[in-house]
Order: sequence, then structure tokens, then C-alpha cells
Amino acid sequence: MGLSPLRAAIIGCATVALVAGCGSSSGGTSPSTAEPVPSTDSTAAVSAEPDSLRMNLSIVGGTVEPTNQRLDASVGQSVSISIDSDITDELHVHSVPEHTFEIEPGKDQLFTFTVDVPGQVDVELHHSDRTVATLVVRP
Ligand SMILES: [Cu+2]
Repeated sequence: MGLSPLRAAIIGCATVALVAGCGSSSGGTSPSTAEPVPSTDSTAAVSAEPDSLRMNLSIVGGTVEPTNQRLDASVGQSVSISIDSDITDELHVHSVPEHTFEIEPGKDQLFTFTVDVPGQVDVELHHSDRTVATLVVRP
């Protein structure tokens, strides 16, 4: 008899409050300088826009670096996370709608998403159980 493939319930906290995060995230607001953001109409184009946020993340030897980053972003801005990892993990972006990316062992895995709803967005590693960053997304 064949076992039906175990489809792990990786939904995670998808059913929990969307923006709240899986774990408790540190709150607090920091005064941010208002910077002029050029408005762009096109959101569909996959291009290397200058107006994009990029961060690097490494998961090596059980250590995640960095963690608990606080990043300012704007609605519609593209956010790229480049990951070096020696394990599989799941990157979960608590935006609305949320994004989930499967991380494989390997270097320079680039995951890109945009956030369309302002607010705080936690970016988490579900297997490592770490909060990588909190995006503060402005309208
Ligand atoms: Cu999550």
C-alpha cells in the first residue's frame, strides 16, 4: 500500500491575523524622515527599478543573519531578498495578500515581492522561527 504523500500543512499562520505575525513582534514606531517617492503607474512590469528595496539574508549553520531588521518601504515598491542558505526553509511575508517562498539550500536565491497595503509587514522564516525583518510600508 502506498502512503499518500504527506502534504505538510505549511499554511502556517495564514489563518491567523494577517498582519499580526506568527510570533510576537516588537512594536514601536520610529520617526522616519519623509522622503519624496516618485509615483509610478506601472506595477506589472518586472524590471529592475531603481525604486526597489533589497536585502541579503544568510541561513548558515543554524544562524540567521540578519534578524529583526526594520525597513522602510512604500506601497508598490518592490522588495527583493537575496538568500544564501544551507537548509530548506520557508520565507513568509505577512503582507496582504501574503507571500510564501520556498528556500532551498543554495546561494543567491532571489525572492521579490511587492506590498500593496500599507502597514507593518513581518518577514519570517518559519522553519528557523525567526523574524528577519519588519517592513514599515507607507502609503
Ligand atoms: Cu509567517
